[in-house]
Amino acid sequence: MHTVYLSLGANIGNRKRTIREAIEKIEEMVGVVVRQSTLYETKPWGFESPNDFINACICVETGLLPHQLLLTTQNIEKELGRIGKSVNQEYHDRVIDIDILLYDDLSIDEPDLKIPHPLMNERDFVMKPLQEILK
Ligand code: PH2
Ligand code: MG
Ligand code: MG
Repeated sequence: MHTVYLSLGANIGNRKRTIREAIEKIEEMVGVVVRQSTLYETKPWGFESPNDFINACICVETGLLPHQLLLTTQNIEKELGRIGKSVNQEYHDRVIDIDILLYDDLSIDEPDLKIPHPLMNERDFVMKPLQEILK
């Protein structure tokens, strides 16, 4: 089993319900959610939007390998209605975003998958909820 930390964010639609549904789907398709942060309401970071985010972090025990985890979280995003994704760090409003922060103590640097998440340390909306649940 592998220990992974995921960041969840939503800034359009019923944000809290979508985060809850994402966690349910993660339980079904990724593994046991062993810790969950509280929900944070945050201002958009890195782009302009009137729509504030709900952010949270969770810790999951999973048998999925990193690329399987990436595909699965991307499928969950699609099932919850996400269209498109960020290109060149140009961010947009989104129904749901699920990012992989940490996977055991693994480092991966590939075009489609970088672990640890390269921007996590710069983002309060990630680090605050993460600190709640890091062990
Ligand atoms: N996600 C981004 C860019 N900016 N800002 C907040 N507050 N919360 C996010 O989840 C977020 C963001 C890229 O994924
Ligand atoms: Mg993101
Ligand atoms: Mg993402």
